[in-house]
Amino acid sequence: CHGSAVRQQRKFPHDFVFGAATSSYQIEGAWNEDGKGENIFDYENHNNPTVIVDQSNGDVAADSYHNYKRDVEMMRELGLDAYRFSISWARILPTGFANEVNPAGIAYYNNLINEMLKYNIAPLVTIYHWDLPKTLYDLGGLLSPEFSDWFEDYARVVFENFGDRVKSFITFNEPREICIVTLMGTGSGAETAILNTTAVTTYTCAKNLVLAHAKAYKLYDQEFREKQGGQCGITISVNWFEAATESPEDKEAAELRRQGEWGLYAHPIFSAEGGFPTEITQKLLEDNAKQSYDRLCLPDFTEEEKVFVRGTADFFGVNHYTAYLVTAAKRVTDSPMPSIMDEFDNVMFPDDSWPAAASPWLTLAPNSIYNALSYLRNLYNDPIFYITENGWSTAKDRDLFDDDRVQYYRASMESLLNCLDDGIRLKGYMAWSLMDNFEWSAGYTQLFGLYHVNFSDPARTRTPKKSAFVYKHIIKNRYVDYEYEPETMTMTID
Ligand code: PNW
Repeated sequence: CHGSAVRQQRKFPHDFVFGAATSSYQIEGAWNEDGKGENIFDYENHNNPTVIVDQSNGDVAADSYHNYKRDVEMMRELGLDAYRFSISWARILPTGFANEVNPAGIAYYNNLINEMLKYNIAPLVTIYHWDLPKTLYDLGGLLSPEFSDWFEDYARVVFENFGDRVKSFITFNEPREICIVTLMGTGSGAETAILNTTAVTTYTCAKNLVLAHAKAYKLYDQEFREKQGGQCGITISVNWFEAATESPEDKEAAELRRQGEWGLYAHPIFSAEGGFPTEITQKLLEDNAKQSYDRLCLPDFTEEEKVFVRGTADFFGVNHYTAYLVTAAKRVTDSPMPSIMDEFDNVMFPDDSWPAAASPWLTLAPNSIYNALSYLRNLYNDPIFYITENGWSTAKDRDLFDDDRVQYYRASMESLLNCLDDGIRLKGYMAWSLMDNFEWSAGYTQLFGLYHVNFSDPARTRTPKKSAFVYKHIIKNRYVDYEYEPETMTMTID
């Protein structure tokens, strides 16, 4: 009792932004309606459905294209200050290029934004959340040297059409996942196994992505900021990687892991010196030499490019889910090809005591938001942060009483408060996700929603889970009440 009384005194400031997040392919559906073009997931999930565990796809998903008013109603029920959603590139530019703007696509996002603004819910727009137009993929996607120009053109259409009302833009969601985990814009990997040239694509993609981000940022800065008055940043997935022991080998392994996981994208933008992290380029040089490449197998940034990219973010968006312990171990490979994996001479694993979610990669690691942000803050000179995603998955047939998700969100809140107590410039937090949705290769088997979505009901009825009531209570009262239990499971708008 005393413990909770003490905790209750720690309050979130009134201007702290509480929200929830989604992404276009995962919720919208209407994959071929009203002039939308095909994207890489439409293509891949139709032509190669076995990649998805339940062989599902996002053709209908939560059908937010037709249910956006209900979505905004849910935001009002929760009392959200903000909602983060993404724009489907092919919905507004069916050819991928800015030569043809689809008015129905623009209208959809206008309707959504206007509906939110009626109720004072601030839109946070992700410009690119993985759903690359298929046309651009066929031209090389993120590996094309033209990619940054295509992206800049697309970003201009977004700023021009929505920037009068949208004051926060995020260029990319999770460069690492785009370039390495799924290689969605580039070729190999589970989702789009067309090319497999991991070694070279990793760094080419990273560089092209960061250049595209910088071009869009500068466009906003030079042509839109003055009249629109908003902010533009990028979201990087930053999990926490802790050395498993105090040994110098484990510490070095953990640092390499951090730099390889997120430093590759954060360093060019947020560090004072710019370019790829030296830990990575050094290690690569050594590895490349062993692999009988006598030069750096990496498209490094020129001095000019370093200057161009450095400082191109008004905030650092962090998607944070979990943590791992890292221990040094030689990676066994007989591949003569250099690869990003060469940098990860380590093994990572969660601590046994951390509760596990339905997603195999996700555990509840204590205070990991604080651990990640305090590290980033010191490394990158105290940037402004938003947590742009954080959440917990449960398995598909689970009931509405998601106490494990409640436990996760409460733990996250404590970690956020630790950040604020420490003076970290953290301005907001977006829960992933507002509603159950298409979880990429896990299909509809691992669900992250505060609201349950009935995917067998044509109306895609949404029902609040217990966690929705708990999150609502936190937002309203600005502290975590561990005693709080919803009296009924009936939601109202306050
Ligand atoms: C995010 N990790 O991906 C994505 O932005 C969402 O689209 C996705 O649905 C959500 O998280 C849940 O998976 C992640 O390495 C990528 O821990 C990587 C990690 C976590 C989430």
